[in-house]
Amino acid sequence: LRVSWHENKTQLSVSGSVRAQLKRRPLVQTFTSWKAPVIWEGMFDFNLFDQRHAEENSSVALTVFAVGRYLDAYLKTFLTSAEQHFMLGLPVTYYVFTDSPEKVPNITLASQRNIKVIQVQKHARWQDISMMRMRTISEIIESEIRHKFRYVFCFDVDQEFKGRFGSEALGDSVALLHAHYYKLPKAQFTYDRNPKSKAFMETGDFYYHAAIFGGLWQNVKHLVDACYLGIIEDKLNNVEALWHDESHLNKYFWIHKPSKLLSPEYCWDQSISDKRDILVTRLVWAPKHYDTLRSG
Ligand code: 2GW
Ligand code: MN
Repeated sequence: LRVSWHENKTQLSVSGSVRAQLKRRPLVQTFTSWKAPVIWEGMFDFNLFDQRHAEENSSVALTVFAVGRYLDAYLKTFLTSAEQHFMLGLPVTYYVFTDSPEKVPNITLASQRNIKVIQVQKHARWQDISMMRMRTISEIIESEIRHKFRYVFCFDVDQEFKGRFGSEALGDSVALLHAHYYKLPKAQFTYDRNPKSKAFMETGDFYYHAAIFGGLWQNVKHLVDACYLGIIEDKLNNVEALWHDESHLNKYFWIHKPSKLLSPEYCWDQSISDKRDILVTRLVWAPKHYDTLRSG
Protein backbone atom coordinates (compact mmCIF):
# COMPACT_ATOMS: atom_id res chain seq x y z
CA LEU A 1 0.00 0.00 0.00
CA ARG A 2 3.02 2.29 0.37
CA VAL A 3 2.76 5.12 -2.11
CA SER A 4 5.91 6.39 -3.69
CA TRP A 5 6.18 9.74 -5.42
CA HIS A 6 7.99 9.50 -8.75
CA GLU A 7 9.62 6.31 -7.66
CA ASN A 8 11.97 6.17 -10.64
CA LYS A 9 13.03 9.74 -10.37
CA THR A 10 13.77 9.36 -6.66
CA GLN A 11 15.75 6.19 -7.21
CA LEU A 12 17.71 7.79 -10.01
CA SER A 13 18.64 10.88 -8.09
CA VAL A 14 19.62 8.88 -5.02
CA SER A 15 21.86 6.46 -6.88
CA GLY A 16 23.29 9.20 -9.11
CA SER A 17 24.06 12.80 -8.30
CA VAL A 18 22.71 12.95 -4.77
CA ARG A 19 24.58 9.86 -3.63
CA ALA A 20 27.77 11.43 -4.99
CA GLN A 21 27.14 14.43 -2.77
CA LEU A 22 26.73 12.41 0.38
CA LYS A 23 30.01 12.92 2.11
CA ARG A 24 30.74 10.03 4.40
CA ARG A 25 30.33 11.28 7.87
CA PRO A 26 32.05 9.39 10.68
CA LEU A 27 30.49 8.37 13.97
CA VAL A 28 26.84 8.48 12.98
CA GLN A 29 24.71 5.99 11.07
CA THR A 30 23.73 7.48 7.72
CA PHE A 31 21.75 4.59 6.24
CA THR A 32 19.44 2.00 7.78
CA SER A 33 19.72 -1.71 7.04
CA TRP A 34 16.90 -1.27 4.50
CA LYS A 35 18.84 1.57 2.82
CA ALA A 36 16.79 4.51 4.01
CA PRO A 37 18.96 7.61 4.49
CA VAL A 38 19.30 9.23 7.93
CA ILE A 39 19.56 12.97 7.37
CA TRP A 40 22.54 14.47 9.17
CA GLU A 41 24.13 17.86 8.57
CA GLY A 42 26.97 17.63 6.04
CA MET A 43 25.48 14.68 4.16
CA PHE A 44 23.50 16.56 1.62
CA ASP A 45 23.47 19.55 -0.67
CA PHE A 46 20.16 21.12 0.22
CA ASN A 47 20.06 23.16 -2.99
CA LEU A 48 19.44 19.93 -4.90
CA PHE A 49 16.46 19.09 -2.72
CA ASP A 50 15.10 22.63 -3.00
CA GLN A 51 15.46 22.60 -6.79
CA ARG A 52 13.73 19.26 -7.17
CA HIS A 53 10.84 20.16 -4.89
CA ALA A 54 10.39 23.54 -6.57
CA GLU A 55 10.29 21.83 -9.99
CA GLU A 56 7.79 19.28 -8.73
CA ASN A 57 5.62 21.93 -7.06
CA SER A 58 5.79 20.16 -3.73
CA SER A 59 3.43 21.51 -1.09
CA VAL A 60 3.32 20.84 2.62
CA ALA A 61 0.57 20.76 5.25
CA LEU A 62 1.79 20.99 8.86
CA THR A 63 -0.49 19.84 11.66
CA VAL A 64 -0.05 21.04 15.24
CA PHE A 65 -2.26 20.82 18.33
CA ALA A 66 -2.45 23.51 21.00
CA VAL A 67 -5.15 22.47 23.44
CA GLY A 68 -5.71 23.97 26.89
CA ARG A 69 -2.64 25.53 28.46
CA TYR A 70 -0.37 24.48 25.62
CA LEU A 71 -1.77 27.27 23.47
CA ASP A 72 -0.46 30.16 25.57
CA ALA A 73 2.64 28.26 26.54
CA TYR A 74 3.95 27.22 23.13
CA LEU A 75 1.99 28.08 19.99
CA LYS A 76 3.30 31.56 19.24
CA THR A 77 6.95 30.54 19.47
CA PHE A 78 6.28 27.43 17.42
CA LEU A 79 4.60 29.32 14.57
CA THR A 80 6.85 32.37 14.44
CA SER A 81 9.96 30.18 14.44
CA ALA A 82 8.44 27.93 11.75
CA GLU A 83 8.03 31.01 9.57
CA GLN A 84 11.78 31.58 9.90
CA HIS A 85 12.91 28.02 9.18
CA PHE A 86 10.30 25.51 8.02
CA MET A 87 10.18 24.62 4.30
CA LEU A 88 11.01 28.14 3.17
CA GLY A 89 10.14 28.66 -0.49
CA LEU A 90 7.44 25.98 -0.59
CA PRO A 91 3.69 26.49 -0.14
CA VAL A 92 2.89 25.64 3.49
CA THR A 93 -0.39 25.63 5.40
CA TYR A 94 -0.42 25.32 9.18
CA TYR A 95 -3.42 23.36 10.45
CA VAL A 96 -3.75 24.47 14.08
CA PHE A 97 -6.11 22.41 16.23
CA THR A 98 -7.24 24.02 19.44
CA ASP A 99 -10.13 24.23 21.87
CA SER A 100 -9.83 28.06 21.92
CA PRO A 101 -9.61 29.36 18.32
CA GLU A 102 -10.07 32.96 19.49
CA LYS A 103 -6.81 32.79 21.42
CA VAL A 104 -4.62 31.77 18.47
CA PRO A 105 -2.05 34.57 18.03
CA ASN A 106 -1.96 36.62 14.86
CA ILE A 107 1.22 35.70 12.99
CA THR A 108 2.55 37.51 9.93
CA LEU A 109 2.94 34.89 7.22
CA ALA A 110 5.14 35.01 4.14
CA SER A 111 3.53 34.64 0.71
CA GLN A 112 2.28 31.17 -0.22
CA ARG A 113 1.90 30.41 3.48
CA ASN A 114 -1.42 30.09 5.27
CA ILE A 115 -2.86 29.17 8.62
CA LYS A 116 -6.08 27.35 9.25
CA VAL A 117 -7.47 27.13 12.78
CA ILE A 118 -9.80 24.26 13.58
CA GLN A 119 -11.68 23.78 16.82
CA VAL A 120 -11.37 20.48 18.64
CA GLN A 121 -12.66 19.33 21.99
CA LYS A 122 -10.39 19.21 24.99
CA HIS A 123 -10.22 15.63 26.18
CA ALA A 124 -10.24 15.31 29.95
CA ARG A 125 -7.10 13.15 30.14
CA TRP A 126 -3.87 14.49 28.65
CA GLN A 127 -3.09 11.04 27.34
CA ASP A 128 -6.22 11.33 25.21
CA ILE A 129 -5.32 14.85 24.04
CA SER A 130 -2.11 13.33 22.72
CA MET A 131 -3.50 10.04 21.36
CA MET A 132 -6.65 11.41 19.75
CA ARG A 133 -4.50 13.57 17.47
CA MET A 134 -4.23 10.45 15.28
CA ARG A 135 -7.94 10.49 14.55
CA THR A 136 -8.13 14.25 13.94
CA ILE A 137 -5.17 14.13 11.57
CA SER A 138 -6.81 11.30 9.64
CA GLU A 139 -10.01 13.32 9.29
CA ILE A 140 -8.30 16.48 8.06
CA ILE A 141 -6.23 14.53 5.53
CA GLU A 142 -9.41 12.94 4.20
CA SER A 143 -11.51 16.11 4.11
CA GLU A 144 -8.93 18.62 2.99
CA ILE A 145 -5.21 17.93 2.88
CA ARG A 146 -5.44 15.20 0.22
CA HIS A 147 -6.94 17.67 -2.24
CA LYS A 148 -4.36 20.43 -1.74
CA PHE A 149 -1.00 19.08 -0.57
CA ARG A 150 1.44 16.36 -1.49
CA TYR A 151 3.10 16.10 1.95
CA VAL A 152 1.88 16.33 5.50
CA PHE A 153 4.07 16.74 8.58
CA CYS A 154 2.72 16.39 12.12
CA PHE A 155 4.41 18.21 15.01
CA ASP A 156 4.25 18.48 18.79
CA VAL A 157 3.78 22.15 19.67
CA ASP A 158 6.28 22.27 22.55
CA GLN A 159 9.28 22.97 20.34
CA GLU A 160 11.04 25.83 18.57
CA PHE A 161 12.69 25.95 15.15
CA LYS A 162 16.28 27.18 15.33
CA GLY A 163 17.74 26.36 11.93
CA ARG A 164 16.88 25.18 8.47
CA PHE A 165 14.17 22.51 8.46
CA GLY A 166 13.77 22.26 4.71
CA SER A 167 12.85 20.09 1.76
CA GLU A 168 15.62 17.61 2.57
CA ALA A 169 13.25 16.36 5.28
CA LEU A 170 10.50 15.53 2.79
CA GLY A 171 10.12 11.91 1.85
CA ASP A 172 7.57 9.18 1.18
CA SER A 173 7.44 8.15 4.85
CA VAL A 174 9.54 10.04 7.39
CA ALA A 175 10.37 9.15 11.01
CA LEU A 176 12.48 10.94 13.61
CA LEU A 177 15.22 9.41 15.78
CA HIS A 178 14.54 10.22 19.43
CA ALA A 179 17.33 12.40 20.83
CA HIS A 180 17.54 10.42 24.07
CA TYR A 181 17.68 6.97 22.46
CA TYR A 182 19.57 7.19 19.18
CA LYS A 183 22.84 6.11 20.82
CA LEU A 184 21.43 3.63 23.31
CA PRO A 185 21.37 -0.15 22.91
CA LYS A 186 18.02 -1.56 21.75
CA ALA A 187 17.47 -3.24 25.11
CA GLN A 188 16.88 0.21 26.58
CA PHE A 189 14.27 1.35 24.07
CA THR A 190 10.99 2.08 25.82
CA TYR A 191 8.70 0.15 23.49
CA ASP A 192 5.43 -1.11 24.88
CA ARG A 193 6.15 -4.52 26.43
CA ASN A 194 2.62 -5.48 27.40
CA PRO A 195 1.38 -8.31 25.15
CA LYS A 196 -2.18 -7.13 25.76
CA SER A 197 -1.51 -3.84 23.93
CA LYS A 198 -1.58 -3.48 20.16
CA ALA A 199 1.64 -1.50 20.50
CA PHE A 200 3.46 -4.49 22.01
CA MET A 201 6.82 -5.22 20.44
CA GLU A 202 9.80 -7.20 21.62
CA THR A 203 12.40 -5.63 19.40
CA GLY A 204 12.62 -2.96 16.72
CA ASP A 205 14.97 -0.96 14.54
CA PHE A 206 15.16 2.39 16.35
CA TYR A 207 13.25 4.32 18.97
CA TYR A 208 11.30 6.92 17.06
CA HIS A 209 10.02 10.17 18.55
CA ALA A 210 6.37 10.97 17.88
CA ALA A 211 7.06 14.72 18.08
CA ILE A 212 7.55 14.74 14.28
CA PHE A 213 6.39 12.36 11.58
CA GLY A 214 5.36 12.92 8.01
CA GLY A 215 5.47 11.98 4.38
CA LEU A 216 3.18 11.75 1.40
CA TRP A 217 -0.39 12.27 2.59
CA GLN A 218 -1.32 8.75 1.51
CA ASN A 219 1.32 7.22 3.77
CA VAL A 220 0.58 9.51 6.72
CA LYS A 221 -3.11 8.66 6.39
CA HIS A 222 -2.24 4.98 6.54
CA LEU A 223 -0.04 5.60 9.59
CA VAL A 224 -2.54 7.64 11.62
CA ASP A 225 -5.37 5.21 10.81
CA ALA A 226 -3.28 2.24 11.95
CA CYS A 227 -2.22 3.99 15.16
CA TYR A 228 -5.75 5.14 15.92
CA LEU A 229 -7.09 1.63 15.40
CA GLY A 230 -4.48 0.29 17.84
CA ILE A 231 -5.38 2.97 20.37
CA ILE A 232 -9.10 2.18 20.13
CA GLU A 233 -8.54 -1.58 20.37
CA ASP A 234 -6.46 -0.97 23.48
CA LYS A 235 -9.28 1.07 25.01
CA LEU A 236 -11.74 -1.75 24.32
CA ASN A 237 -9.32 -4.11 26.04
CA ASN A 238 -8.73 -1.73 28.93
CA VAL A 239 -5.04 -1.23 28.32
CA GLU A 240 -2.97 1.81 27.40
CA ALA A 241 0.41 1.64 25.72
CA LEU A 242 3.39 2.82 27.77
CA TRP A 243 4.05 5.97 25.75
CA HIS A 244 0.59 6.33 24.29
CA ASP A 245 0.54 7.33 20.61
CA GLU A 246 4.35 7.14 20.49
CA SER A 247 4.25 3.42 21.31
CA HIS A 248 1.78 2.81 18.47
CA LEU A 249 3.91 4.90 16.13
CA ASN A 250 6.96 2.79 16.95
CA LYS A 251 4.99 -0.37 16.27
CA TYR A 252 3.82 1.04 12.93
CA PHE A 253 7.31 1.99 11.75
CA TRP A 254 8.60 -1.45 12.76
CA ILE A 255 6.10 -3.06 10.40
CA HIS A 256 6.12 -0.34 7.72
CA LYS A 257 9.71 0.83 7.44
CA PRO A 258 10.09 4.59 6.93
CA SER A 259 11.81 5.66 3.70
CA LYS A 260 13.74 8.46 5.40
CA LEU A 261 14.93 9.09 8.97
CA LEU A 262 15.61 12.48 10.50
CA SER A 263 18.60 12.69 12.82
CA PRO A 264 18.14 14.21 16.29
CA GLU A 265 19.44 17.47 14.79
CA TYR A 266 15.79 17.80 13.74
CA CYS A 267 14.45 17.64 17.31
CA TRP A 268 17.15 18.17 19.88
CA ASP A 269 16.87 18.34 23.65
CA GLN A 270 19.39 20.95 24.75
CA SER A 271 19.62 19.41 28.20
CA ILE A 272 21.54 16.44 26.70
CA SER A 273 25.19 17.05 27.52
CA ASP A 274 26.80 14.91 24.79
CA LYS A 275 26.31 17.14 21.75
CA ARG A 276 29.21 15.81 19.67
CA ASP A 277 27.04 14.46 16.85
CA ILE A 278 24.88 17.56 16.64
CA LEU A 279 26.44 19.92 14.09
CA VAL A 280 23.34 22.10 13.88
CA THR A 281 20.14 22.30 15.89
CA ARG A 282 17.20 22.72 13.54
CA LEU A 283 14.50 22.43 16.16
CA VAL A 284 14.77 22.17 19.94
CA TRP A 285 12.48 21.02 22.72
CA ALA A 286 10.85 23.90 24.53
CA PRO A 287 11.23 23.85 28.29
CA LYS A 288 8.56 21.80 30.05
CA HIS A 289 6.75 23.16 33.06
CA TYR A 290 5.10 19.97 34.18
CA ASP A 291 4.02 21.46 37.49
CA THR A 292 1.81 24.09 35.85
CA LEU A 293 1.00 22.40 32.52
CA ARG A 294 0.08 18.89 33.63
CA SER A 295 -1.89 19.74 36.76
CA GLY A 296 -5.63 20.31 36.73
C1 2GW B 1 0.19 16.73 27.30
C2 2GW B 1 0.70 16.12 28.43
C3 2GW B 1 0.42 16.61 29.69
C4 2GW B 1 -0.36 17.74 29.81
C5 2GW B 1 -0.85 18.35 28.68
C6 2GW B 1 -0.60 17.83 27.42
C7 2GW B 1 -1.10 18.50 26.25
C8 2GW B 1 -0.63 18.13 24.99
C9 2GW B 1 -2.02 19.58 26.32
O1 2GW B 1 -2.53 19.98 27.40
N1 2GW B 1 -2.42 20.22 25.19
C10 2GW B 1 -1.92 19.85 23.97
O2 2GW B 1 -2.25 20.48 22.96
N2 2GW B 1 -1.07 18.77 23.87
C11 2GW B 1 -0.58 18.37 22.53
O3 2GW B 1 -0.09 17.05 22.57
C12 2GW B 1 0.57 19.27 22.11
O4 2GW B 1 0.58 19.41 20.71
C13 2GW B 1 1.76 18.47 22.58
O5 2GW B 1 2.96 18.86 21.95
C14 2GW B 1 1.31 17.05 22.25
C15 2GW B 1 2.03 15.93 23.01
O6 2GW B 1 2.10 16.26 24.37
P1 2GW B 1 3.53 16.62 25.01
O7 2GW B 1 4.29 17.47 24.04
O8 2GW B 1 3.35 17.20 26.37
O9 2GW B 1 4.16 15.20 25.17
P2 2GW B 1 5.75 14.83 25.14
O10 2GW B 1 6.56 16.00 24.76
O11 2GW B 1 6.05 14.17 26.44
O12 2GW B 1 5.75 13.84 23.97
C16 2GW B 1 5.98 12.57 23.52
O13 2GW B 1 5.07 11.60 24.06
C17 2GW B 1 3.69 11.86 23.79
C18 2GW B 1 2.86 10.72 24.34
O14 2GW B 1 2.99 10.67 25.74
C19 2GW B 1 3.42 12.02 22.30
O15 2GW B 1 3.66 10.79 21.64
C20 2GW B 1 4.34 13.08 21.72
O16 2GW B 1 4.16 13.17 20.31
C21 2GW B 1 5.79 12.73 22.03
O17 2GW B 1 6.64 13.77 21.55
MN1 MN C 1 6.24 17.33 23.16
